[in-house]
Amino acid sequence: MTDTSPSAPAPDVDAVVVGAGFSGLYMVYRLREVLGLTVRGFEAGDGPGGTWYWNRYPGARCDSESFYYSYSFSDELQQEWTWSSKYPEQPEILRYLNHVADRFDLRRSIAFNTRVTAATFLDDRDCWEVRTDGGEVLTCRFFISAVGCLSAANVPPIPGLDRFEGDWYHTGAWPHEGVDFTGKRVGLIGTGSTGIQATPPIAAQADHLHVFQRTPNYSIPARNRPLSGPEWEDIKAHYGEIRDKCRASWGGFPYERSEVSALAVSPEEREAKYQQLWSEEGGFKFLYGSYNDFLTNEAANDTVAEFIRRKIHEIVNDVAVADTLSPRDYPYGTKRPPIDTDYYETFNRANVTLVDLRDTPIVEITPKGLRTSDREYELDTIVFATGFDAMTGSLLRIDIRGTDGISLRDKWAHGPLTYLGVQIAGFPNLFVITGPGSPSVLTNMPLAIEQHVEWISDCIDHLRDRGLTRVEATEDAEAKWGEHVQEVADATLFPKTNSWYVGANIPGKSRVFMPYVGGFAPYQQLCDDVAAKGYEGFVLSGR
Ligand code: NA7
Repeated sequence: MTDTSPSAPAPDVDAVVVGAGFSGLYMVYRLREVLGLTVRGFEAGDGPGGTWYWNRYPGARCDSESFYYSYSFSDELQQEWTWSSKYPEQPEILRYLNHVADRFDLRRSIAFNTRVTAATFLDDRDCWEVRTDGGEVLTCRFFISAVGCLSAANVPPIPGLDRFEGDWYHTGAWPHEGVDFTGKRVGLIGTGSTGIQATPPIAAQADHLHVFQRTPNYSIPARNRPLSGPEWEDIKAHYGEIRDKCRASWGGFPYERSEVSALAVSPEEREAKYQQLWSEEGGFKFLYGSYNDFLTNEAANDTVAEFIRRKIHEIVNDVAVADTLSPRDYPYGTKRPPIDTDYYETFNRANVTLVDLRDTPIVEITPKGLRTSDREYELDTIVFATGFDAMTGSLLRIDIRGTDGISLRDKWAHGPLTYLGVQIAGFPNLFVITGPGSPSVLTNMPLAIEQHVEWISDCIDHLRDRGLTRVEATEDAEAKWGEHVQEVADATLFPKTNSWYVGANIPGKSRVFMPYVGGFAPYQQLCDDVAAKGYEGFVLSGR
């Protein structure tokens, strides 16, 4: 891009992109190959993949179906890649992202093994000065966060961890060489999507597995299976329609969304529907493909929650264990809904014990294991499946300073504020891909990522066409968007539940419902309208 100012030196590059997962790779591609800009990417890992680079724990796999949990921006790419199954495992998704990096020659624009530590906006130059842990300092016109929503691992501050004589791991920072649990006494803390995926394979290998559960979850069977040649031919022939369906939907999934309330049908009809979805379909279709009011009407939600509790009791032999595994104090779907392969069945194994932390909370980690309020459990290995400082943690690890030196950590001390989830007032030329205040984690992520990447690159192109050097959300637009995000969330059952959507999993984090629950399709329309009105709510300028 040309710098129109006679005095200000041009920045070193047009854009810096932080992170090389789904979002960073596409952002680099888009800016470099479509807009022809100079781009530097930085990635802490030694290769691309983001989430799929770090989360290598046993059982890690995608919860969205492979044929739509993938990029749509290149028809050649989607025609040449064939996934093995409905829900591919982490190594296959990592192979895909490496393939994308190679196919589009993206590695040469990305510095791996490099963490961005700080970024400061230079007000008099309309650019960012970016620092890395390797000591590099460079300037860029646009600073783009592709750090992901679930990247800052949360190891809870349980006293005594430093004295533990065994091995411990967080699932989101898993050793590349893998972990052999053979003959080990393993303690797994956490029963979110990750703990639920990891429990069956760890139990199959370990001498004994203790699952430490604070909050039970409603898990739906994945019904994973290989996808056949003819199925793939059909998918590839209809990719256009599939992607269109995703874009026109609430959650970014190509499922027909029911317009019927769970309370508008007879109990027999409802039961038959749940049973069919449970035993034949599985996965997110259970939530998105049945009735339209699980997330807004408690009585409707009760019908499905009760069905799942019944299923847990049908699967788990020990009634007391089944009771402990059955959630009763929050509605189904208001925590991120997990899907599983043989999760509940695993509690029928003789080498698996469920520990209810609500009855007997963790007190400390000891040199030999873990102590709850009633006893000590001797363990060789502790697995923390304790989640992430979601949606804000990975961005706030970077010391980001906007106009007048304002720090993003200070600005977000009481919860994140954004305009459209993509920009922050006081932080010009900073874009956040799938930031808080956008549909992000409530949707099929690659779709949400593509929409943001394309919107951001269109915005940058718009500035370039007009010789402008600065775009900044107004405080007014940001405040109104924040109110809207809260208003739509308050019309649902989401905000009352303790979940990472509201930051409840991180001690001391402000409780704010972070994702935008208004739906992907309406959100996309809103973003397009903002752009069509000359980026309404933003100030565009040049120097
Ligand atoms: P989640 O969904 O945040 O789950 C973390 C689990 O760890 C959850 O069961 C927590 O219980 C539990 N946890 C967290 N801190 C503690 C402490 N201090 N003691 C005991 N138990 C604790 O993370 P996941 O990695 O499973 O999933 C993250 C996302 O990745 C997932 O939603 C998908 O989008 C992919 P809690 O429920 O807070 O009581």
